Amino acid sequence: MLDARVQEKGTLVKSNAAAERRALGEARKIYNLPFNDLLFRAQSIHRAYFDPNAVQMSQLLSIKTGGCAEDCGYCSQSAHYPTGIKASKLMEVERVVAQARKAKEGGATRYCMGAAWRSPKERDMETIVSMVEGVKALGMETCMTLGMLTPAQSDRLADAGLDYYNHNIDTSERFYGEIITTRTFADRLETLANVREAGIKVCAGGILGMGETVDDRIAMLVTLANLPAAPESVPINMLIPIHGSKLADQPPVDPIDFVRTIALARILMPQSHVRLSAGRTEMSDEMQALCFFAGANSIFVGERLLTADNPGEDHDAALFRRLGLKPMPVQPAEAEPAE
Ligand code: SAM
Ligand code: DTB
Ligand code: SF4
Repeated sequence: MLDARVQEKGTLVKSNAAAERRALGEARKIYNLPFNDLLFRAQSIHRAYFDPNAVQMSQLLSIKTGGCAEDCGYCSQSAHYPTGIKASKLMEVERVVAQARKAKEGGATRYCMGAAWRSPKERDMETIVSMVEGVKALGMETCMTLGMLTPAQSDRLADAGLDYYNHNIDTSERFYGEIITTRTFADRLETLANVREAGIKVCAGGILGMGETVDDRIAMLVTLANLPAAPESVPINMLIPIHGSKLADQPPVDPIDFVRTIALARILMPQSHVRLSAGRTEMSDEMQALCFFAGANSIFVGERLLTADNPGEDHDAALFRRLGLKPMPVQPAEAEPAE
C-alpha cells in the first residue's frame, strides 16, 4: 500500500514537473513573439477583462522600518547590509490611520502596510489587527506585508477583515538562493498557501534587475500563474538599487524586456491586477505608457514607497492626464479569486 502511494506520489510529481516544463515552453514562446504581436495579444486580453483606461491606486506605509533579520540582497531594511536605514519601532495605530486618511484624500483606494519582519510576533498581533480595523473603517481596502505567516496568524488577520496580503516570491526558484538565504522559496509558497486558505486575497510578484536571466523572469511568472489560484494582485518591481546592499551595483533592466515581462504577466494571469510597482522614478513616461498598454493596471501612488522615493501625486496626475487614464474604483468582482 505504502509502495503504491509512494509510486502514485512519484507519478504525480513527475506529471506536475512535465506540466510545468510545458507551461514554461509555452510562456517562452509568448515572451519571444515579435514585440507588436506580444503587445497586441496582451492588450486584447486586458480589454476582455478590464477597463483598459482604469488604473488601481494603492499607497504604501512602512509601519515598522529597518533592523530586519532577513538577508534579502535588494533590501534597504535588512540588518545584514550597511544601508544607512535606522531601525524604528512599530508605529502607533492612530498615526497609521491618520496617514491612511491622507492617502485616501490623495486618491488611493487601498492602503498597504509593510513591516520589516521575518514574521510577526504574537505580541504585535493586537496592534496589527487594530490597524486593519482602523483603516477599513475609513472605507479603504487593506493590505499588509509582514513576512511569513502561520495558518493561525492568517486566520486572525482574515477575521480582522484584511483584504490582501502581499508576499512576493521575488524571482525564479532557481535564482532565489542567490538573493536570499535566510528563508526558502518553499517557505514563501507556504505563506501564500496559508493566506489563501484563510480567505485573504493574495498579492504576490517579484523584482526584475537583480542579475536574473530572462528565463528566470518567465519561470517566476509561470510559478505565480500556476499556483492553485492565481494571485489577485501581481506586483512587478524594478530593482531600486540600494547603496550598501548586496545588489547596489546591478545594471538597469532593459526597458523593452521589462515591458515584455508585464505583457507576459497579463497574458498568463488575465484576471489579476498587474502592478507597475517599485522603480517608477527611473522610468520615462513613455516606458510607463508601454507598461499600461501591455496590461499593467495598478500602481503605488504617493511620494514614498516603504523607504524609497516614488514619483508623487503631481507627476502621476500629469501622466494620467497625458495618457487619458483614470483611477479604478473598488470593484466587488475583484473579490472572486482568479481561475
Ligand atoms: N518584510 C516583508 C517581506 O519581505 O515579506 C515585507 C516588506 S518587503 C520590503 C516587500 C517586497 O518589496 C519584497 O519582497 C520585494 O519584492 C520588494 N522590494 C524590497 N526592496 C526593493 C527594492 N530595493 N527594489 C525593488 N523591490 C523591492
Ligand atoms: C511590492 O511588491 N513592492 C512594494 C510592496 N510590495 C510592499 C515594496 C517596494 C519597496 C521598494 C523599496 C523601498 O521602498 O524600500
Ligand atoms: Fe526584511 Fe522584507 Fe527587507 Fe527581506 S524584504 S530584508 S524580509 S524587510
